[in-house]
Amino acid sequence: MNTAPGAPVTAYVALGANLGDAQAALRQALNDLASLPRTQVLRASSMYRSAPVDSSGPDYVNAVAELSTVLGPYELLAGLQRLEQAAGRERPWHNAPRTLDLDILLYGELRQDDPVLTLPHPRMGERAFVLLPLAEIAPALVSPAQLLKVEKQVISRMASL
Ligand code: PH2
Ligand code: MG
Ligand code: MG
Repeated sequence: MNTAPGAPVTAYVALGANLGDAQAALRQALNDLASLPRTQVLRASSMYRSAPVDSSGPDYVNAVAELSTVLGPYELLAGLQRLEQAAGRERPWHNAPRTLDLDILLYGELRQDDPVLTLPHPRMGERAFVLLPLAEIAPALVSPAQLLKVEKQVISRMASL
């Protein structure tokens, strides 16, 4: 990436929850994101409700936040994982219902694929619960063709985050 070390990067984080008070968890998470070191929340989408995709349990509440951060991608990931832990996240099986999920969708222009962190998020283009909130706050990042691909997925806008 052609950014100077220490320069702020714009990153997009997907928020999701389907256990407990999911709306409260997302609102708490948005506050907590703003408290990450050297990080600002620039925008937050509305919250959206959808049925679990390849997962189970109650409907999910999802949203996307735009951050400006000087944390590196792995530092940001570690910060998100700490917030998931603080929200009581358990991982009994793959894609289990969860109190809070925070995924990095995009980290500037960075493209990478390693066992710890793949960017852009490998499944973001298949999921209306990611693309709709992302398009709300960053329309230039989501093409009409991408939206067309997920148009059959049932999702409803709930409230502002
Ligand atoms: N997250 C998953 C798997 N399935 N389905 C919905 N509706 N929302 C999610 O956030 C979600 C999911 C894995 O992270
Ligand atoms: Mg996820
Ligand atoms: Mg995750």
